[in-house]
Amino acid sequence: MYTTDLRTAREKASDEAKAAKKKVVDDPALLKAFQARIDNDEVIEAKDLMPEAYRATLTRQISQHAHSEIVGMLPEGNWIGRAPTLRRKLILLAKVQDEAGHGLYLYSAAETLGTSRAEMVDQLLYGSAKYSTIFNYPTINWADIGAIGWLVDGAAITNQIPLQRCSYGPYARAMVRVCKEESFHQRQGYELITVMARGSAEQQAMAQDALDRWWWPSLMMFGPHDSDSIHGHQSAKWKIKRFSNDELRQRFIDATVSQAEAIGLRIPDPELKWNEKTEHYDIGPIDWEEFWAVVKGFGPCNRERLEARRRAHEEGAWVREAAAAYARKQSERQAAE
Ligand code: BYC
Repeated sequence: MYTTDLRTAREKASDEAKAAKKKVVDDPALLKAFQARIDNDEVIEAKDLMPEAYRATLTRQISQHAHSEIVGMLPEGNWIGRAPTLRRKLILLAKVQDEAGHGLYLYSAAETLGTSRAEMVDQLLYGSAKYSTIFNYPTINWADIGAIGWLVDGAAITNQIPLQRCSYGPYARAMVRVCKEESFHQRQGYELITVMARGSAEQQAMAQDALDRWWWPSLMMFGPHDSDSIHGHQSAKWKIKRFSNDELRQRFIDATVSQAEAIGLRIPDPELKWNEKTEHYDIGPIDWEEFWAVVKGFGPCNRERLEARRRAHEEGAWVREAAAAYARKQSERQAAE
């Protein structure tokens, strides 16, 4: 019953968005009126008129974000069965379930723009949709679970807090709950890595090794430098992005360096230096060749991640068919009443 109601609400929102889409005329007067609404800090809702490019940018970003949450369950899921204690296992299970929930809110938010979840999932599994580069790196030991919470969720929350004020209402609202949960994720990761950094020499070495491997990929999560960002300028104009890629990356670096120092870990960057003038840390060069290779599908785990998602999707076909049959039966029953 619950499932049926949710499907109907989502489908309705999607139909309304499709109807609104047909009304959009990208003539200069409409574009000007739309920009005036944005400049006035009005929230744009699914049924509102919007430029096609605004709809496309949001659909791209939100669906990529949803895919990242779902693919992001894999590296951590890899350790659920091997968590060292019951307490750690419970925390990790809860966290991975939260990521599944984030994916679902985000697919729902994206659907309000007129593309169905099935289409978006197809684009990920059999097309060229992207997801965050960070999830194409392997989790080779337990300290990686701490590093993911501390650095990956830390970077994610730095990026997502401003998205709570994004101009598109459904995305902004989804971000509120996501940010609350990400904040717990970041804290549990930092607590885990702190325990290891203060543990035996072997545990300390594992914590340092995890930081060494996850630091640079975490900085890459914020996307290319502003000078190379394709969508950044327009997304800022539309108030989808409130801060640029470089601004958010800098914010993350400034917050994280002192967290590493506090637990005796060393950031793996010989050029890292506090800049008195700017009052920010300067860093060494990011390896953009590595970033673009991972974006294009050539990271250490790209193939493995997509194979795992395709397998799960194909093995779950019977569940989707059963849910659809149940929904059909329910609506036929309701129509007959
Ligand atoms: N990875 O013009 P730009 C999580 C692409 S999950 C892959 O600056 P934009 C979690 C970009 O798409 C959190 N691709 O783009 C889950 C574009 O290519 P296309 C994930 C990237 O959109 C489980 C091109 O490079 N967070 O927290 O203005 C466990 C040029 O970039 C990446 C989000 O998704 C990348 N890192 O800015 C634990 C946040 N960076 O699309 C934790 C929402 C860039 O033209 N997304 N590209 O082919 C955003 O805020 C923005 O989309 C980005 C990029 C800042 C990522």
